[in-house]
Amino acid sequence: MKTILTTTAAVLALSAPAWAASVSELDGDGDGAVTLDELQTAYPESTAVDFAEMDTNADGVLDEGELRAAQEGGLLPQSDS
Ligand SMILES: [Ca+2]
Ligand SMILES: [Ca+2]
Repeated sequence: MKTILTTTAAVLALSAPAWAASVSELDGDGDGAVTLDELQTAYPESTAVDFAEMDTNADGVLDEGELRAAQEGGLLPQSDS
């Protein structure tokens, strides 16, 4: 039982790392989505080309899943703050 709980905790930690950027963290105007401007506020080095690559469904904004995928794919620098 103890082993199972430990494994579950490890999996949860891996799926939600503390450094992960989230929509709530980057969403300056609170509309629930992250625009290029909002992304660049947190990551000034990100370009429109980077943004387009991250915006996999091409709706012009980043959602939680797209942010996660961008970080896992190395498109978004991992926050160190
Ligand atoms: Ca927003
Ligand atoms: Ca999108």
